[in-house]
Amino acid sequence: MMFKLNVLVLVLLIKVINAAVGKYVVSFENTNWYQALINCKTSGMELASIHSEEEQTALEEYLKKNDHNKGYWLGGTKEGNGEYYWATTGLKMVYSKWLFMQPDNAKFDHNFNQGEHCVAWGMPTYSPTPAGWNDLTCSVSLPYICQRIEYCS
Ligand SMILES: [Ca+2]
Repeated sequence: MMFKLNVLVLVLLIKVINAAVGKYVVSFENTNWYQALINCKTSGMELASIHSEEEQTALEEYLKKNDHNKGYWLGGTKEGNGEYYWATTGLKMVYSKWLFMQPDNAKFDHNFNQGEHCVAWGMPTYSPTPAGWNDLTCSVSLPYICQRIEYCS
């Protein structure tokens, strides 16, 4: 019950902020990748995806301007064949901005050696400099970036 109420308050906050600001909204709390996908959707937005250098730069500038300097979930995830795609659009990931040595599908004892299948902006330890992406275990709790849905006219 408490969890549901928190999600409801969060969704309401994102809706209010979405009406007042531009393309991106960064969450106030941490959650796993799946819940991040749901929370953005429930707010009438979508978990952020990046399709070009221009979008990468725009998001980087937004994060820097607003002092967001952690790791954040993006909408990218991996199919069974190891190919990355954007869960929000179903499109294969063409443009990418992986950090050095990423994606490494790292397997640790603490993730039960399951590897890393979800895409985050930066790493909590040294994001956003350098700005780039990392693959992480989807159950890791991170803040996330929702973006306004842009419809074709
Ligand atoms: Ca990684």
